[in-house]
Amino acid sequence: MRRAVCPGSFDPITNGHLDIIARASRLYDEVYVTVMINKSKQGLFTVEERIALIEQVTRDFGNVRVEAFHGLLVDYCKQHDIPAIVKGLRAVSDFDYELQMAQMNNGLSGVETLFIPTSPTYSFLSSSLVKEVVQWGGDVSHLVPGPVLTALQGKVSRP
Ligand code: COD
Repeated sequence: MRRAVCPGSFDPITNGHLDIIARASRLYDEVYVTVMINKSKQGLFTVEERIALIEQVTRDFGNVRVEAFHGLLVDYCKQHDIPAIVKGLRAVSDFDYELQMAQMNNGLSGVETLFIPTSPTYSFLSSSLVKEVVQWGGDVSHLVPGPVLTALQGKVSRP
């Protein structure tokens, strides 16, 4: 069984994340999409809400499991016998930090990191920008899956 993990904050999941997860799900038998819990960062969505949204939008892939984890990603990989981390790369600016994490994770446990180049359509897309645009009433319907759009609209404070 070839397994990989797509880790992230997913606050919330965007079409950019979804594109990488879809492509990973075609390469691996089983893909774990794991919401990494960062207790020092207050998210817009709770971890449970993020998981529910990811489950909803990845259900049709058939080989995606969604979980949350608090701790080192390499420990999560060890617990689930996962040899590969799959990350999307948006731009050169992502690369420096991603390379550091990949090398650290490999040094800690031997786990490999595979990078999938983002689709050019989503190279500018991040959860933070989506939240900012929504906050000011902008249209993000082409950037997030339908259930996420609905959830975002429900979170925005109305005047
Ligand atoms: N197109 C393609 N890929 C994208 C896009 C896009 N538009 N947006 C995001 N991605 C990909 C990136 O690969 C990114 O890494 C991943 O999706 C998740 O993105 P976010 O923004 O949801 O999550 P981040 O960047 O906040 O997540 C960072 C992690 C939680 C993955 C990282 O901090 C981590 O592994 N933490 C665990 C603790 C740990 O082990 N620390 C030691 C690391 S060496």
